[in-house]
Amino acid sequence: MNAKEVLENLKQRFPNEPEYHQAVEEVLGTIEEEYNKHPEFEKFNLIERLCIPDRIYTFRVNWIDDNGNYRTNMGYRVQHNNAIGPYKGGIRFHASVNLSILKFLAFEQTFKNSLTTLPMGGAKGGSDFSPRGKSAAEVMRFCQAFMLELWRHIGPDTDVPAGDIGVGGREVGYMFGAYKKYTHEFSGVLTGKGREFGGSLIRPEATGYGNVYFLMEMLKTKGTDLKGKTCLISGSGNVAQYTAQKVLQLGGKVLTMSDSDGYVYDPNGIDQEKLNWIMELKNQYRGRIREYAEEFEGVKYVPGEKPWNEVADIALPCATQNEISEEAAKALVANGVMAVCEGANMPTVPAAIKVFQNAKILYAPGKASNAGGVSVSGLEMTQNSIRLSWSAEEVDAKLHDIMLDIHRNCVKYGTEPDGYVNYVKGANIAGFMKVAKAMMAQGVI
Ligand code: NDP
Ligand code: 2IT
Repeated sequence: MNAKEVLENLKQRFPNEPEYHQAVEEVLGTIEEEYNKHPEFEKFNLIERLCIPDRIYTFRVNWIDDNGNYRTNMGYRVQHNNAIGPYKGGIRFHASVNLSILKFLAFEQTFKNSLTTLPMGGAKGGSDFSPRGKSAAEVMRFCQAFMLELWRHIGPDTDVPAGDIGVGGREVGYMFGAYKKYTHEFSGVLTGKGREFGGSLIRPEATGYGNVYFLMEMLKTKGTDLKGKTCLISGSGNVAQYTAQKVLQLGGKVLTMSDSDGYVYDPNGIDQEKLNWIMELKNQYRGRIREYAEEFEGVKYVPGEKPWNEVADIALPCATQNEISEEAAKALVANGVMAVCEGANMPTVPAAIKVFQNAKILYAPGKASNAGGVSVSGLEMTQNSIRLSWSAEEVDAKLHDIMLDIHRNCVKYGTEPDGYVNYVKGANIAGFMKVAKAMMAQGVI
């Protein structure tokens, strides 16, 4: 089957999975030229085999809430591809989680992990459990119940989960504790662990820092940097927080942050002190971004909206998928945005990507620009294997090198005849070729 036939076939076989179709379509739409140079791929039905996950575990999770009610959620792990290393990818806890979303994320993760230069396959898991409004004890009981099923399917050389939306250091710690109890084994089975029990320094910062390192490389191609540039950031979780921190360190100005209820616009800029306040609000008190506007002078809170109608030089979507619509993209371009660099996975809808590319602005897809998180997860796996831990400076330097390498690969495979770098094409071809070659070498299994 050729790429178009594979896509049509997937849509028919898995009809209710729009996010999965969207992610597959984006990749297949950019690799055709390269793929056609390798007739052996078609003979071995490589594209279809690469688009369909190796296996999916689906299970029921039962737990008891603080009022003694017996609650049921769904749990999943999508093991997409392990051609270049053990399955690797985060776990998401959010009410919206379903198989379509996890299949898109596991598919993306496969190419992202390939780009990192580290030996990691692609996976994603999660649950429709929403941590919002739950007590710490409820979250702990849920994590233990989730792991009671998942532990059979993962392991340090099999499948290594980590965090994602709704899963941070606290949840990884609870899941690690449960894994250890059920298996009687202390191993590097999860990444993003606490630093006292094998977690890598810089892992919490890695996705956000990496996102900004990538942005700096893009800006360099235009002979500029972040100094004095205004930035719109969406989200106020892990990726948004450390994206903001690195933007500030490199001289940029952060105008907005958001959560699922709305966004705040601070014309004076969210500086490091105010960002510390947001970190405490979100990470300790699990409050709402609206409270920022109540705390600081001159701040506007816009409920129910995303920040993309505001004027700025740079947009950094760091919340969730499909958060930049075609209209939002048009508004950003009309307001003179020069770069869009994705901290989140697939935050830009396909029509909006076209808007950015037609306007010839710098646009980086998440699988390239947010790969810093999983890269430092890979470095955590290495440190666990050799039973050593590296200094923050050492990990940060390695992260920086990896982001430069990903950028170089995007430029190598994505530069168009007129000199415009199509980062989507570059990332997809570079990510795809490595996995495809490994699969060819390993036979049809
Ligand atoms: P967090 O849970 O720490 O933060 C998520 C943020 O996004 C919160 O501000 C949340 O608001 C907001 N958000 C979540 N869902 C929605 C929604 N449906 N609509 C609007 N806002 C929403 O997650 P992360 O920061 O870890 O993840 C953010 C993005 O980055 C995701 O796309 C994730 O896949 C991606 N990513 C994460 C990596 C990591 O290492 N953590 C690595 C690479 C990518 P609220 O509090 O209201 O829910
Ligand atoms: O989307 C992602 O790359 C992540 N959530 C991080 C995965 C990981 O294994 O660190």
